[in-house]
Amino acid sequence: MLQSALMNVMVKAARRAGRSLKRDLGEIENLQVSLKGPANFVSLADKRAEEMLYEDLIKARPGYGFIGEEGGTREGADKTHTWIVDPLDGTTNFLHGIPQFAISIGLRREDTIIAGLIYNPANDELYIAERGKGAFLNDQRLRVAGRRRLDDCVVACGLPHIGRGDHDLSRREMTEIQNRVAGLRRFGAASLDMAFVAAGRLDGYWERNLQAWDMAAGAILIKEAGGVVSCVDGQSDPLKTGNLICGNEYIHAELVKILRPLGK
Ligand code: 2AM
Ligand code: CA
Repeated sequence: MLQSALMNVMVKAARRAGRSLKRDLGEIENLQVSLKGPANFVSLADKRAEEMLYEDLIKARPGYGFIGEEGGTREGADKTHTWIVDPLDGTTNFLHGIPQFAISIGLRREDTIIAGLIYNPANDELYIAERGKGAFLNDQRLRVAGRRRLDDCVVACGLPHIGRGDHDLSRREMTEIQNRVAGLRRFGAASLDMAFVAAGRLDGYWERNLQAWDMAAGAILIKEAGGVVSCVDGQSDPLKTGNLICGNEYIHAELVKILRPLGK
C-alpha cells in the first residue's frame, strides 16, 4: 500500500466528503428530496462535498491553489501546486441512485500531475497513485490489462447527452469501435472509467468534451499502472484539450488509429 503524508491527507479528505455523499445518496434513494427537486438537491450535495474537500486539503497544504468543478479556481500563494478536484463525478448516475460515481482529486506541480485519488463511497473502492510509487486499489497494486487484440477487449466510451457535443461524430466512433471489440460499455463517470483502465477491468476508454477535473487523478493512475493516456491525436495532453483516449500501449494505439481520422 502507498503510504505518505500527502496521500494520508488526500485519503482523509476523500473519506469525509465521501460520507457526506453517501448520506445524500440515501436521501435520493428514498426520493425524499427537497421541494426544489432532485437536481437541485444533487447540486447541493456536490457543493457541500467540494467545500469539505477544500477545507481539508487547504488546511493541510495552505497556499496550494484549488480548481474545483463547483467553486471555480481559487488561487493560492504557492503558484506551483494546484489541487484539481471533482467532488462528484458521475452526477447523472448519482441523481438516479446508480452507485457509479466518485470523488476525484489530482495534485498538479507545475505542469505535471504528481498524485491522484479516485474514491467511490458507494462501494468503498479507493484508487490512489503517486508519481513513481505505483497505483493501488485499496491495498492491491494495479496493472493495466495485457490484451493486444481489440477483438478480445472490453472498451468504454462516453456519450454526449442532449444539447452537448457532436452526436453524429459520437455515433460514427461507436459504430467503428463496436465492430471491432468484444464489448463496448458506457458507465457515465469518467474518473471511474479511467480507474477501471488502471485496474485492468477495461482495456481502453475514450471520451470527448471532458474537463481537467474529470481526468487529473485518472491520468496518473493509468500511467502508474503502466498504461498510456493521450488526446485523440495520440500525443497531446488531454487535460488541455478535453478529449481522451487511454489503455495499455497496444490498445491505446489501436484506438487512436481508428478514432483520430474520424474527428477530422
Ligand atoms: P460529471 O458527472 O461531473 O458532470 C459522462 O460522460 C462523464 O463526462 C462524467 O464523468 C461527467 O462528469 C463528464 N462530463 C464532463 N463535462 C461534461 C458535460 N459538459 N456534459 C456531460 N458530462 C460531462
Ligand atoms: Ca466530472
